[in-house]
Amino acid sequence: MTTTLSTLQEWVDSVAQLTQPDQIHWCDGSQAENDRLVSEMCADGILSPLNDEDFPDCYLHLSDPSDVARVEHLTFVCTSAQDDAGPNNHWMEPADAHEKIDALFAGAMQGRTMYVIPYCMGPIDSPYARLGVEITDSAYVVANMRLMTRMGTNALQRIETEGTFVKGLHSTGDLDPDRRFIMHFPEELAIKSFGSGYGGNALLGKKCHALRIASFQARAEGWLAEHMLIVGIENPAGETNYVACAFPSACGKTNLAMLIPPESHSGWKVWTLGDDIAWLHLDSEGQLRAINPEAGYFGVVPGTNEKTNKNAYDMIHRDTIFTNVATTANNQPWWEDKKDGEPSIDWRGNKYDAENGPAAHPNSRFTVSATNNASYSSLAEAPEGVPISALVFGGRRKELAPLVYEAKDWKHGVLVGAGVASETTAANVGEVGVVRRDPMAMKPFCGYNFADYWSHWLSFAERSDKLPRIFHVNWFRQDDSGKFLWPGFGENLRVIRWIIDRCEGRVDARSTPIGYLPNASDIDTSGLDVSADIMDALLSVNLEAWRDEMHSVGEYLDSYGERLPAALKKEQETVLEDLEKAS
Ligand code: GTP
Ligand code: SPV
Ligand code: MN
Repeated sequence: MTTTLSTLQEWVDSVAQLTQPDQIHWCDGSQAENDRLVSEMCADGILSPLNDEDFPDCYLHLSDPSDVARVEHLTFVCTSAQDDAGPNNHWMEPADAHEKIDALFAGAMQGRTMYVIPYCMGPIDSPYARLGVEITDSAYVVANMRLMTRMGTNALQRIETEGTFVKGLHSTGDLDPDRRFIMHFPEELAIKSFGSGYGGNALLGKKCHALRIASFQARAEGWLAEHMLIVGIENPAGETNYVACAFPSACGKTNLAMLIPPESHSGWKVWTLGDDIAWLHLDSEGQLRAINPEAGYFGVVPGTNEKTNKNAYDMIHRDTIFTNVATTANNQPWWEDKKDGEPSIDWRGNKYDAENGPAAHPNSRFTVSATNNASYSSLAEAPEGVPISALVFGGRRKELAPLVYEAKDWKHGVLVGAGVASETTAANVGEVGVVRRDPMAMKPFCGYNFADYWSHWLSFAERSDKLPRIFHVNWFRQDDSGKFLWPGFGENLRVIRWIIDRCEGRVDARSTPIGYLPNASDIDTSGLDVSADIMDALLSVNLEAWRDEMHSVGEYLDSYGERLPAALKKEQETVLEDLEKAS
């Protein structure tokens, strides 16, 4: 296979010239192609089959122990002007960046196969979908991209018709962390990633294209590319509301996207549209609509069990690639909190020993097609996407942030999003559990200056009077002994119900300086073992602590200097004044 599109053919030729592969393979996305790659990877020890009786067509991949998460410190946004990338990104001058990384790519594919992966982000017939081609020397990347995107012949056809696509070049190199870079050239619609085979570093359709490059394009074109799940909530009367939620990495998107209603909620149904990324467009009526650019899930494995996330637990029992989990003596995958079986071999491939830390890596992942999910919504394939009733921000905060509150209006909601803070997780290399600002859960993923991003968000208020309401949630409040105050998981539906009731004008709320909070009686706690005192704690606003928080948000915003939109600073000042008045 080759292509009729000369720009694509010339790019592939020039990459082959630089990287010197033994052979070039154009991926068609077929089952036969996948079968062949999987059997080659099994022969090479890149994949190993798992227990075929309990986990049919499931495989284990153990990555290099130094290559188990995203690497934000090695991730660059290379715009011509440094200020366009902003203080939120590492920056390199584009020509310098190309020179530096091309030196690593030179000859890097000698002795290897170069795979050309045409892919489509979004339903193949959607006007909102975007195209890309990833060139990689990793068969593991090909197999993952096949699950995560619409990949192969159909995508190539659309690329040839449209002529525009994002160019992604990837090589695992020698996995030396000192020779590892993830570089983005948004002005050229290009990505170059070297030295990592892991998830967000290597599956270039995901964070690199669908968030960093897409957010840059979205600003120019008037839409939003966000780190959000998309979920449909159907009530017993059969009415469905769609909600999109931005939580930082490993903070509960996959879980909420495929939530199973608690027993007390018979008649409720939850439909998954997406678990990680949403592309949001205003339609001709001013309604915000969302598509999920992805076609599969690259989800956190630890913590997944029949109680926390039964949909995920069931769907990863077939056709799944597991990365960096442990295995049991009878070759089943195993992870912390699986609640079934015992680990025998850990994620490094060594005999399990509790002294050496967790058996599965805390950022171990499953890759699986969305069609495996019992709660997969048929509207996930709708070219026009789904109408969004509410946007929800959230983070992991032991203290301070209440279970839920609603922003006063869109502009205040932008402040709520800009002020998101969360404890860091194993999704990125580095310290875990440190609270940091993660605006809109996009700190690692916004392909341009956050100050401009907030201006872009604010501009939506001028473009539509039908915008969704904006909320903030926190499932992660703890007591003094470190126990979670809120049971979370399926019970989160109780909070989502309040959010939808607010959107539908069915329920009143308490006005506070930080926004609207529920009256305790408006969160349905029937059948739930949470005391009234705990509900009070979860739904209270500590004015003094919030004053400190708002000062800190103000300082953070100020660090963006002159490009910071004045309207956003004004929102922060208003909240601060209201807090002063109230205390
Ligand atoms: P990325 O794929 O990294 O973007 O993460 P995500 O936001 O999809 O996170 P995910 O749903 O995979 O959850 C990450 C971890 O948080 C898992 O270990 C979950 O078990 C845990 N978690 C999810 N929801 C809840 C909740 O409501 N309460 C508590 N306590 N933990 C939760
Ligand atoms: C995240 O870290 O937010 C993920 C996993 O969803 S990765 O694909 O590695 O970015
Ligand atoms: Mn994510």
